[in-house]
Amino acid sequence: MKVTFVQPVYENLGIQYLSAVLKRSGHQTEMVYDPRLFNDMKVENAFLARYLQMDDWVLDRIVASHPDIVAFSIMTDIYGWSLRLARRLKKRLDIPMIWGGIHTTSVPEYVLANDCVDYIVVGEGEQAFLEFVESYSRGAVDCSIPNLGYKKNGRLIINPVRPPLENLDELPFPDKELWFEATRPMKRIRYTVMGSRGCPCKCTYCNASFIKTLYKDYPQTFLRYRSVDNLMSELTQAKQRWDIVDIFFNDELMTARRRWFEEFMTRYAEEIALPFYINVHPVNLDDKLISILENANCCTAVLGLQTIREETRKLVLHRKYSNQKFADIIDRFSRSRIFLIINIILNLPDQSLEEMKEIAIFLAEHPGVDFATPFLLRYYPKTEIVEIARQRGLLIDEEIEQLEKTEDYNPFTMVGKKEDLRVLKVRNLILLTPLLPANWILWLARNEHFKYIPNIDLFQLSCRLTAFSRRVFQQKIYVSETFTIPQYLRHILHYLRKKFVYCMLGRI
Ligand code: B12
Ligand code: SF4
Repeated sequence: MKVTFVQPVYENLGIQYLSAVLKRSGHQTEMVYDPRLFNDMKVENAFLARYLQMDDWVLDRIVASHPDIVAFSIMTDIYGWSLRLARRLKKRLDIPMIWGGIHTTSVPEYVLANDCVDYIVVGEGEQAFLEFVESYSRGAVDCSIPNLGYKKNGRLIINPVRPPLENLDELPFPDKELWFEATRPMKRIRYTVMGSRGCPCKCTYCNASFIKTLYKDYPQTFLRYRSVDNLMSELTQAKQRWDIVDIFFNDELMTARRRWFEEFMTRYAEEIALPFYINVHPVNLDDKLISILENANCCTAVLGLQTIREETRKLVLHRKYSNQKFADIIDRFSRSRIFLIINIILNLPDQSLEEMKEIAIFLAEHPGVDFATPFLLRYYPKTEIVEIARQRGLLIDEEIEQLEKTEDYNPFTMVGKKEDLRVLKVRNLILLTPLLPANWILWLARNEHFKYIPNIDLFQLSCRLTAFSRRVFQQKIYVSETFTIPQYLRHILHYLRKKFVYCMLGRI
């Protein structure tokens, strides 16, 4: 069987695992990639994005890949994009379309209800998808497959989920070719990898809390780690095969199992030692752990502060850590050469502008923070924070239903409440904290002068300037998200050329 995956913009490890599992059983796979020029969360311009969109090219490429099955992997942000393509594709190809991923898992009924969606897989997909493809290749889909959703006589049927895969070592290594092929023009190889699945925490804004309810019958198997040997062998093979610039550990919380992590870091430092990026968590971040990270060549660590009032953090986010704890961690990082990024969420339920300003003040007073990333809260379907907002009268049932159903996610979340420009200005103030002297930030925040900051998105500018200044003046290395400016330009030019050739000559 030939399966074609469709993916915009970002690397998708889920697809890479599904592809590897299928290939191991003798099937063929391909990934059709849409760069979504000027609508890729790096450079946003509505006019250029509309003018340069590549839907027709993507559809022609899917058709030309001669698939037996087309597979979509959906995060909430790309639901609308996926539907737009799938609806047109359904008119051209009479083959099964199957959907999976976190959005499908969160609101399976709404996703399956679409005419262009024939089947869905809820939760972890490797086994279910393989069984689906194998049964289809034998002539008819076996509708009893656990995790599978399908339609029968106009009814939607969603089978119960199986337990999450207990031994992650049973999985093949993810099929990286798919992604490196799509991003070859950038000439930059970042190797994204996960050593674990699951998270012991239950932050209300994160889907991890919902996934735990999905797997509530199997709590003991939810947080799983690969063996150190298995993870090392993937990294060793990858290092031999590709010219890797850096490693991106994308685990929700890789440090959670401390002994495992220390053993892994020791071997990593000896055998791999490439610069890496990792998510860390206040729960177990102490001096020793930061030294271990530093010795292993960690360049960038990301820590979620989210907000500054301990009560909001505890009651709204279920993150019960004191500001003193964060201050100590930041102080320790400031004495390392690791570039520390702090994640912030603005527009939390009942969060006042005053509280947002206090975040900027805290960051100014703790110069160990190299960069702060202020997100504006997005209510992702089925996350606990939606219920908190409902209880506080901030969302009504109709709005919750709409955010679960909507194909256009932006109005609720992307730029927060559009009318409140002050929030966007505080966001810019936070973005400026690593660049301006602390007393300027304090002056801007305390005297309301931040309202004079222009209302343009300073994210990319501030991020790049900070990375540059920390590198030059403090020898810190920011393992940049995915690209440098020349790499990004090469990427854009490559796809612009494809678009041009397609429009002029009809060649894909
Ligand atoms: C790695 C990661 C990223 C990476 C890669 C994203 C990607 N597309 O894979 C990067 C850094 C790019 C990223 C970016 C973002 N992310 Co992110 N990310 C994650 C993280 C930590 C792990 C995802 C992962 O690789 N999991 C491991 C793989 C193996 O699991 P999986 O992807 O779920 O796939 C399995 C199943 O879902 C299923 N499956 C998946 N697809 C399909 C398709 C078919 C056909 C089938 C049958 C099965 C199937 O089978 C797979 C194998 O078991 C998750 C948290 C989490 N635990 O999922 C958040 C998460 C997915 N991210 C999230 C968010 C919000 C974002 C951002 C919007 C953040 C931001 N503001 O920038 C961006 C937007 C990205 C975009 N628009 O595509 C949210 C999504 C919420 C939602 N409802 O959509 C999550 C759930 C975290 C959270 N806050 O709750 N992210
Ligand atoms: S620690 Fe991170 S992955 Fe875990 S629940 Fe909280 S936000 Fe989600």
